[in-house]
Amino acid sequence: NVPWFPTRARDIDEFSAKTLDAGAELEADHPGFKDAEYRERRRMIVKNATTFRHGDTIPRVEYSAQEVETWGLVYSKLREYTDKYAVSAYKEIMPLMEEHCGYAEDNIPQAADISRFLHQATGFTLRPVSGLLSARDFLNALAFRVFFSTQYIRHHSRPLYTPEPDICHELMGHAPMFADPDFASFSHEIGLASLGASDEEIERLATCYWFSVEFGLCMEDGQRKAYGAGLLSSFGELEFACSPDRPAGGRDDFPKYKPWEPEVAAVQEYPITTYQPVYFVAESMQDAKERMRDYCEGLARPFGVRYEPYTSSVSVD
Ligand code: H2B
Ligand code: FE
Repeated sequence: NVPWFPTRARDIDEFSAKTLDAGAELEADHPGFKDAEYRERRRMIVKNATTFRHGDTIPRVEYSAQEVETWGLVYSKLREYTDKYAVSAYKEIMPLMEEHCGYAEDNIPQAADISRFLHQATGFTLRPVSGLLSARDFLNALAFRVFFSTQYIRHHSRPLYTPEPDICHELMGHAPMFADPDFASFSHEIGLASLGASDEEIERLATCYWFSVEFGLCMEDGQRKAYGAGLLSSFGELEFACSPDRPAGGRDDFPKYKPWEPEVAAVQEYPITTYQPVYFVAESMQDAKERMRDYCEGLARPFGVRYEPYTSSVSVD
């Protein structure tokens, strides 16, 4: 009774449209809920995702002046903060994203260009998605070095806030890190471990993902730097997590830092609507990757999976 899982990259086509919510339908508390024009725009953009098949080139979106303006506000703010608080890999990759992928304050980069760039760097590609997927489906895609990425942007009325992934989160937070070989392998490990895993194991792997790919910190020259996309795409939480000058106030305002140990992170509770009270700090990206691999090797699964890079498939034994 092993759950079905993809064994070839094109098997991802089977579940890429299985979104948890109605996809384009927004929750009532979303800043864009009452904006009919915004909702229509979202419906147009997510069409790309529902018709996309593995191997296709991701369709380009022609972003409006208003969308570019929202992006620009977020972009300039984040460039400033990530200069201070991002891991060095991120800071080294960002100029390459500007050179090769069109990252700029006055231009929203296209997923197709980023995907091509990442593929050359680490074999990762992006794939458009119309809404939230289950943790299992989302993690399974990582086993094929495929990262599901939205193409729409947050509502212009709240440029520094989004209740869900949007291009500011995906392209500023996630995409650059996938060009880093250690981070790419780290993500790939989680993906491979998720293939055919039990629901309990998916839950633990998703929690590891949360405390690393989303909110992970890493030591560099004695300071905590961010590599998690939830931090890299939120200047407020980035400063909260990484600032050496703690804010005034009670000690309760301070987050707690724990060493990156996947078996501990896997069962740590976390809030999703506030800054994190606990962060996990790796010694290095390579150390984070090795610990993740050790953890995944220890998971009980009645079969082994091996990734075949020439064919983007996994063999099962
Ligand atoms: N779906 C989409 N579309 N984007 C995500 O970032 C995402 C997801 N994250 N599904 C997943 C769930 C994450 O929260 C995990 C692995 O639980
Ligand atoms: Fe994310």
